[in-house]
Amino acid sequence: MSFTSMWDALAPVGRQADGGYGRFAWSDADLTLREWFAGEAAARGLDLVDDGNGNLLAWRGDTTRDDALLVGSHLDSVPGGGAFDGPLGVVSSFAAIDDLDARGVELDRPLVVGAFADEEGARFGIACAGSRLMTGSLDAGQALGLRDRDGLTLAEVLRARGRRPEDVGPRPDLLGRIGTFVELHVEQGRALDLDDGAAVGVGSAIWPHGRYRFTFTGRADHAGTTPMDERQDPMLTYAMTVLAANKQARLLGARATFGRVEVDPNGTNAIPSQVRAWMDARAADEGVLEDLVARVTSQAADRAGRDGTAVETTAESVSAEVAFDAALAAELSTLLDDAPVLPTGAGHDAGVLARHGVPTAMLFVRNPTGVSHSPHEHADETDCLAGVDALSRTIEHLAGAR
Ligand code: HGY
Ligand code: MN
Ligand code: MN
Repeated sequence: MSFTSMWDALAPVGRQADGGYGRFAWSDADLTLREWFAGEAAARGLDLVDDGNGNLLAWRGDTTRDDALLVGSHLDSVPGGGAFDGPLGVVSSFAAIDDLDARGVELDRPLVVGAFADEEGARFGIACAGSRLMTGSLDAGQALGLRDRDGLTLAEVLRARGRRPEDVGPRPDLLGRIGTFVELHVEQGRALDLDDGAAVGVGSAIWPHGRYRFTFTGRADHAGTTPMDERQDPMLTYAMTVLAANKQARLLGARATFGRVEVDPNGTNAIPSQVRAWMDARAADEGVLEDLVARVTSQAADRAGRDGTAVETTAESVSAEVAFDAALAAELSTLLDDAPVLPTGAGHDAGVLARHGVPTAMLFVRNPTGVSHSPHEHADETDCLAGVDALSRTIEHLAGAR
């Protein structure tokens, strides 16, 4: 199967009417993607391992060695996400194997294609849940108790899919066999497009970022009979908090987004009793991120005091700053014709493995609009094929027989 035929086979899976994707962990679409992955692995004679957390590892070579080269990414999406975020890295990995085989390249290290589970955390709220469970940086008990928007726990969802929650947890035995991880991913920004001519870039770092749940509690009342100065309206406190987050992020050169909100009772003619909202906050360094979150949290509390409401803030998912292996990044930049080396504000499984001590690199494929987490996310086919070529050359460089 060529890159294009694999890409076309995946395109309809989990696609919604607006062209965006709803490929959430353990959904029907996710199961179809897993079957697709297993088929592509089998077609290349790769030994498929499911690590119990849902991470899929397709192995070529001696599975007992400790220096395997892992490539791949994730297959799940955010709500209404694009086609490329995640799947581009997985499809490109299989296509790179085809390219190596076509060129008759022999490898002297095991090669593994990985698809990490639930990278977006769209259903249960924690980013990179699969890779964090595998490395032990997410506690299995905590994860199994997480609830989706229907109130189902991860444990219940796994059982319903015929899986064993008791299999969820760290897998040092598998991680100990990985010597290097290279994740290819569509760029989620425009640096390459502005770099006139670079179809592929190399990752240097991932910004620290986090997801913070704000719970605003007020007093439900009638929209028509309650005077404005007698209200305890959590929607007002929420709205002022969104404005504060936007202002503080701009002042700090950071990023803050409220993209998800739930309102009880969510009635047109009722002052809400409670509003729950999630802030995604990111910054170039930890200190600025902490300052941003502290400022927004404090201003939300001040506003609540004035509105007669209450606010509670909970950090749901925090990802520390990641600096990729600088020597590896420089080596790959040189190998790939002096490819630009650039940071990203997006989180990745590569960040989780890097923090776990696995020498890790990222390859970014040009995204001409920079748009991501949107149906309009796009990368030109020529750039996608350039990414496959870059990954194939990277694998040959790192694992090719001497
Ligand atoms: O949210 C992120 O940065 C990534 O897409 N999971
Ligand atoms: Mn994403
Ligand atoms: Mn991604």
